Amino acid sequence: MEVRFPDLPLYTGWGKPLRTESTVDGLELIEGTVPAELDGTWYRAGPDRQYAPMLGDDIFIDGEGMAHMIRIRDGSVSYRSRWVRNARFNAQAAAGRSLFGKYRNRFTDDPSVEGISGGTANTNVIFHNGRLLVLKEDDLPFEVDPDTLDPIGIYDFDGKVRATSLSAHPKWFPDDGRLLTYSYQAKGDGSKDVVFYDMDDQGNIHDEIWFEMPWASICHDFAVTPHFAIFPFMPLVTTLDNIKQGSTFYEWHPDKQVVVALVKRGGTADDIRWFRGPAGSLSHMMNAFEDGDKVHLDACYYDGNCFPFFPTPEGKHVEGCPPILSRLTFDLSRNDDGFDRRPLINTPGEMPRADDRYQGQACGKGYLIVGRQPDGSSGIGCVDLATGELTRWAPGALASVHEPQFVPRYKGSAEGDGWLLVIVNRLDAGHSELAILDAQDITRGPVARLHLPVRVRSTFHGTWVDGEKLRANAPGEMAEAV
Ligand code: V55
Ligand code: FE
Repeated sequence: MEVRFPDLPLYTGWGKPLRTESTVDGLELIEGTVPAELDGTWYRAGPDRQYAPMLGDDIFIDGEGMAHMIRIRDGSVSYRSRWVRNARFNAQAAAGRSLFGKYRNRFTDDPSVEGISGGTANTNVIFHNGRLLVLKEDDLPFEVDPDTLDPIGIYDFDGKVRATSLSAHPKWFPDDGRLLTYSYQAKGDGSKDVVFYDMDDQGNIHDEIWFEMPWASICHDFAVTPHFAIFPFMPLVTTLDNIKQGSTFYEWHPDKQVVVALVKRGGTADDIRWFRGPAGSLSHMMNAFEDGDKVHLDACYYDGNCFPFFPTPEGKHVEGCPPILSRLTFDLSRNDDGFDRRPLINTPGEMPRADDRYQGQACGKGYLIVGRQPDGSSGIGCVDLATGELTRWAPGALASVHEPQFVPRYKGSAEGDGWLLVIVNRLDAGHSELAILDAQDITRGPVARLHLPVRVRSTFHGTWVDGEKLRANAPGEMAEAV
């Protein structure tokens, strides 16, 4: 069967489907020195394209999942990437072509895949209870081998998770084994159900709180603090009747608001505090923290539709708008349902991260991608969250960066004392690099730069897993291992 990708920007240049699995031992050092104390594996997930889209075109976030791992120990670095061989991948591999239609719209799929999940496993990777899980928000996690990335299978937490999918943005705590996660549209496409789970690494569920969002929204990311789980809902709506008619999975409803639920951990649906603001979008969260009666959420806020490729129900495409890292403040002592919002920086930026050990607590610094140019170039920003000062590092002309990953310098190092790992794309040269920056001063440029002999086409999110923890890899034994 002929394989030919469309002559559209999404499938050409840097975006040209790579479709290659790589194994590279001993990445070549371009400059600097790999810090001797770095010991662990950085796992990431991103979209590639197994075959040309069934309907002629598709949206970027619908590419089949490629899992990536960069393992660092004793100054040497290896790279491996593998397709995530889940049900969708295997069905299409057998057919030699794409069988799934529009993003998440199963009514547009080839009849031969009825009942087979269209999950692409392309968004994030976490390590929980000795298992490496690749995530996509419309499906359950897909477990792969942490050393080879070979497929193991769908993981439903031994049947304990009853939701039909789990978010790709759980909060994962490096030191206590706790996993806080959720599902939205948790009883199937177009359902208003949300469930929040708090589980430990022994497989026990501490919280399972079901509630309804105001409509069948997207809820791509959430945030947690010691007492709350914070869920943003927005005017991107799934309407079952419309997707049955072949509509996009979400439609933009500018008449609707941003609605934020503060779910009390250990509480019930009746304890939820609801807050509302004008139509806009919240995508990725940097962090959240409590301060007396106030809960602060630092997140990328869009003054309109964050996904302009999802039109209104009338088919009207609204214009895109820049993501601005903003602080949303929810005052629990106020008796109205409004919230405050102010920009933390004025430069647009996305893919925000912080020191994962400080999730839910006030922290000094955050990191994100900034300065995206029309030619695709971008760099890394470090935000001083107290002053709003933005420091930057960019890899130069015709080079772009993936989401940064903070790694502590050593166990117990102070917040922000560590490294930033960054995959750099050399857009003109057709390959990538790994840059290692000192997180305390990114303006000095990488302490080490290593050559990746392939294009790491795109990755969305990932996780650093400490080497000692990985080597003690046995499900159910994590508590003893750490
Ligand atoms: C997002 C990303 C997705 C997705 C839905 O960034 C929302 C938001 C990577 O895939 O399926
Ligand atoms: Fe995301």
